[in-house]
Amino acid sequence: DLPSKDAFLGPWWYWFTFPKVLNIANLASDIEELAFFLFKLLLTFSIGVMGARRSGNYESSIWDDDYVQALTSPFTAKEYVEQAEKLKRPVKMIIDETEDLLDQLELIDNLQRLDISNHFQDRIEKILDNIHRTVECDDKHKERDLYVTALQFRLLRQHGYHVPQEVFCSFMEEDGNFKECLADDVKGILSLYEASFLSLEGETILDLAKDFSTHHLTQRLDQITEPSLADQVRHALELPLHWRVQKLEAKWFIHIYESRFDANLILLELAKLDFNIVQAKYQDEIKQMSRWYKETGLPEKLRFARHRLAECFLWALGFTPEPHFGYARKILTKIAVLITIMDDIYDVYGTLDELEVFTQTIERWDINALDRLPEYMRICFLALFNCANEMAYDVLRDQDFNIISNLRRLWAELSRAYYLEATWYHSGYFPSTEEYLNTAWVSISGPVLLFHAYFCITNPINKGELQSLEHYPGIIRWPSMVLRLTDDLGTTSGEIRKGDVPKSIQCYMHETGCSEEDARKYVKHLIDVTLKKMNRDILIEKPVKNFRTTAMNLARIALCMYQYGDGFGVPQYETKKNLVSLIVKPIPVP
Ligand code: 0FV
Ligand code: MN
Ligand code: MN
Ligand code: MN
Ligand code: MN
Repeated sequence: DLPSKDAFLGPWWYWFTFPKVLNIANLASDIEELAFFLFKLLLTFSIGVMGARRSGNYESSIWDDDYVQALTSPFTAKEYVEQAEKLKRPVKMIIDETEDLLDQLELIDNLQRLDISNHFQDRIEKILDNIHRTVECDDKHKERDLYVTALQFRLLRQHGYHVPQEVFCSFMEEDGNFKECLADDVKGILSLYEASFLSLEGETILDLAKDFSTHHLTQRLDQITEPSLADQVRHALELPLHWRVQKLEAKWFIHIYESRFDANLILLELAKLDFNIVQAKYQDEIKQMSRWYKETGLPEKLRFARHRLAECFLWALGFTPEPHFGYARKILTKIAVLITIMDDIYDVYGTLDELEVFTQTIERWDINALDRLPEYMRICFLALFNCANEMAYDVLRDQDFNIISNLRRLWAELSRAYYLEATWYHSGYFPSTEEYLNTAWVSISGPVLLFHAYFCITNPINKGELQSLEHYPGIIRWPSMVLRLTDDLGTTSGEIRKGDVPKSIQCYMHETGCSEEDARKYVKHLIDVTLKKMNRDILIEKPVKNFRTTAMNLARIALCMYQYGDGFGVPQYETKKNLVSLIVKPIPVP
């Protein structure tokens, strides 16, 4: 039997049964039949369009709460802490007794790479200050070893001394190129390579130094007979020291340092102990965060989104690794988790109408509008609202300083940027690269992350300083831009597969008609330029004293997370290895 209008209430498959058409004897009723069928088809289609939701089809978390809660470390014990404390005295003596320039520089470099320099900051500053002053009165044309010159240049610039690039002139020919004979000095070239990443825009000698050293290190790599030096060169070529994540670098370097015949065993023991003691602290923090996340119920309720608690903790750890910044790590982990979910709501799951209401609710910071939101947005907004307000409460309690309006503004800006991108996606609009980047450095959540970090690590917050930051100077803008551009390089391929707003690579291709390969080259070039801007605006200009390293660190963890692709969305390779190395496995101590 054919479905009739009565079948509207009949079994569901009537919806999909074709009407018998064109029985000439009964034409009028057949047309009616056909019209009703088309009506049903249209209705089904529009319900489909309105109701269908995309899902990111993300892999589930590889760090379930049971696993995280079972992490333990023996290094919480008092005897280890006391032993580390005891070792600091002989190290102080070593520092005080080191007098030769080269020895001093190498000692500071080793302390930094072993990640124990924080315990001796005053002494290190004093030595570098001294070196800087003697350099100033030194004969400018004195012949120097490349290795020492470059090491000194790098350490001084890292600490904010504006040493001129011309210190390298004596290693150049009349024609302005570096002397080819230098290529045999691998240690010197490696030192030059690392130094060249402390360059500012327009420093052409340092650009040359980077090209020259990269070229020769790559060429010589196979001929280096000393295994630990070859390892170091390979490691440096992957990513220079200046842009590496401190804790990961420490774990790697402790191993390298140990294999050196001239390793100082006291430094080595302190480095290992210190790493393990701090790791125990991280473990405690990630356990708290994992429990918090589970208790929010978000992973259960919002199954369409990425749930990346451990990976968010890794962001936070790279961003603010200092042992005493535990509070910052916890807030930043929470914030990163919520940003991840919000990003998936805007990019993947929400309809444009819902996103509009969501954006308004966040802009107005309006808890009373909760019931206007669909359930999945309601729980997300309330989690965000509570988390932000909780932090504001802590600051108000500790400093009598109200940051609610600052937080509101940050989250409103982020949501507006998300929403604008969603409208681009839904209308198929391709912005120019410039227009895209104007929004994208905000939509990657750089400002939100940086300001939350700033509020967590600054006490007392200075009103003038805060106001200057709110104009988004380089210290906010450039790390955010690096975060955006590295994210685009790492995540675009996956985003094209899933469907997403065009990112820098597609925008640039659309704008110039170039190939994807060339667009990627261009984005890498933008990253290089932005890193130089960071050197200038953060290292040399020295704004906001205690926030500089943190701001630089955001770029560092971004470079690390996306070094081999999408280390955040697809976390089972490098990111897992890094987390295991930093959170799970201590360094064996005898
Ligand atoms: C980026 O994801 C990403 F990792 C986010 C938003 C999580 C939290 C971010 C940080 C802690 C930096 P995705 O590539 O989907 O972001 P876009 O902006 O490209 O959609
Ligand atoms: Mn310094
Ligand atoms: Mn996204
Ligand atoms: Mn997005
Ligand atoms: Mn992305």
